[in-house]
Amino acid sequence: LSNGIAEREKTLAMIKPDGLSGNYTDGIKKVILESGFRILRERVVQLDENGAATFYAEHSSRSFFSSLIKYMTSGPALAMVLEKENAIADWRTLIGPTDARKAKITHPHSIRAMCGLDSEKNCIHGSDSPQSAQREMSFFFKEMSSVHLLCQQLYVQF
Ligand code: RTP
Ligand code: MG
Repeated sequence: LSNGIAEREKTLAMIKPDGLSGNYTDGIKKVILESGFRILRERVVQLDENGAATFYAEHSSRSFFSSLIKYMTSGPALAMVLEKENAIADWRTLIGPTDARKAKITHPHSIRAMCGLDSEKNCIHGSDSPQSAQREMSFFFKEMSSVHLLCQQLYVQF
């Protein structure tokens, strides 16, 4: 597509509680902007158990699930919508592998290498597919739900 707008993809990023309390926010935002992303939305959120379990529902049967919920509810997090061409894959590359200890060895310039601690406390989240991105963006930003966007389009049309 040639209009430049449709080419831009959106993804959901979240600075997790350890990242926010560790004062990594300014550094992470600098990396985001220098890597060509626009920050379209941002919101500080305090997840409760229900919210964290919904957000990470795909992992509900994993052994680390209860620990993950405890971690994600331990303090405020910063949810952001990032926009860029190929945003979903490029953001996953920029944050690095899940285990921050491994990231420090294999991807030393990744965000998790810089700010994360281990395989759980890895300071940052990124959507892993277009479906996840849509679900996660509308989880934190109700106005980005597909139903809401469709209503907006219809409203403009008629
Ligand atoms: P995320 O969804 O947060 O962006 O992380 P990810 O895709 O790299 O990793 P995923 O497999 O989706 O796991 C979600 C989060 O669960 C925690 N985790 N702990 N103790 C463990 O072995 C373990 N494995 C995963 C991490 O916080 C991980 O980011
Ligand atoms: Mg994941």
